Amino acid sequence: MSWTELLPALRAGDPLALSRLISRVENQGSEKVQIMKTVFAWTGKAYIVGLTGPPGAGKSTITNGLVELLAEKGLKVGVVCVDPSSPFSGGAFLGDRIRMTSLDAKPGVFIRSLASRGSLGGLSAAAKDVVQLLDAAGKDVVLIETVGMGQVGDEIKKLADTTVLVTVPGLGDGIQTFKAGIMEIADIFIVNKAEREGADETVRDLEMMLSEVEPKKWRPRVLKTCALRKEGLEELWESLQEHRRLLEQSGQWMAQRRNRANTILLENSKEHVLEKFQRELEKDELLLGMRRRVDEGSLDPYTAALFISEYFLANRT
Ligand SMILES: Nc1nc2c(ncn2[C@@H]2O[C@H](COP(=O)(O)OP(=O)(O)O)[C@@H](O)[C@H]2O)c(=O)[nH]1
Ligand SMILES: [Mg+2]
Repeated sequence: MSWTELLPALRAGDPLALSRLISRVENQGSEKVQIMKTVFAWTGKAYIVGLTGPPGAGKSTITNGLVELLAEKGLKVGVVCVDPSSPFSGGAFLGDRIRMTSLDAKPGVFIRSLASRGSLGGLSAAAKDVVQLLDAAGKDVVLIETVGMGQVGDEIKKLADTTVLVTVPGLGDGIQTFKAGIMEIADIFIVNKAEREGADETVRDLEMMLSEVEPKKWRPRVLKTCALRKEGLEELWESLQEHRRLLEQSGQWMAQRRNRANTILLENSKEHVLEKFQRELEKDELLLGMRRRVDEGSLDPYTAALFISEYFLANRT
């Protein structure tokens, strides 16, 4: 079936059409731009929530519970699970799959696992496209589960309306290193596995750190959950909604959507230029000549690279 035929079905929320379009977009073929540019007009309505944190903290369990809760409330939910560690620790990935497939059966729920390809630890371009497709398919809420902080953390912040950091008792120490920037890490902090010893201390530590920084419009919430027993999830949803209301009232909701469009513009421009460059480079006599000279040792690779890129830019048509 052609992608043009799949679009109306996607618009109607048909999971099969969604699944097929995601696969086509993931394949990065020429159809990708055609599909994405058409669905763009339908995006911007979904509430995008990023869940991040170290492996094993309970992100998938929380996501599971939250999806169940939201589905019961009649909301349409999409989940994107990006776990770069999964190809190496196959078990966890499989675990996620098995746990999450039972949810797929719920009406309105759609779950996609992606092993992040591309940049190591980065949120793959495909993940961002999948989020757009879920949004276009009419999901009310899109949850993105990713591992880790650092670079991924920054990327998830750019993509999500609300960022949630999941940690466990005792791990608060690791967060100490982010002390100065703690406000920037997440909008909501979760101390999961709260039935364990030390949960209250970790909550106190986090709240203390947060109280030491200059107050902003939103003081990040610190919540306790026991995802295994589905405890604290209703409170999590309340905090998420509270944050969403603030985003809408303050104009950040719209600003976030404009920023996202700008990110797409920039990233896709780079991608197109790079593709064109690579295609031309492969058949370029100049590159071959430069390679030979680098091989011979008569030219250093830095000078050669500069020369080639200057040449490409000067001769672009
Ligand atoms: N004791 C306890 N274990 C939990 C809780 N939430 C999740 N787990 C367990 O922690 C492990 C890792 O959970 P998972 O959701 O896969 O973590 P992720 O790597 O962050 O996605 C699993 O064995 C879960 O069953 C909790 O609240 N208490
Ligand atoms: Mg997980």
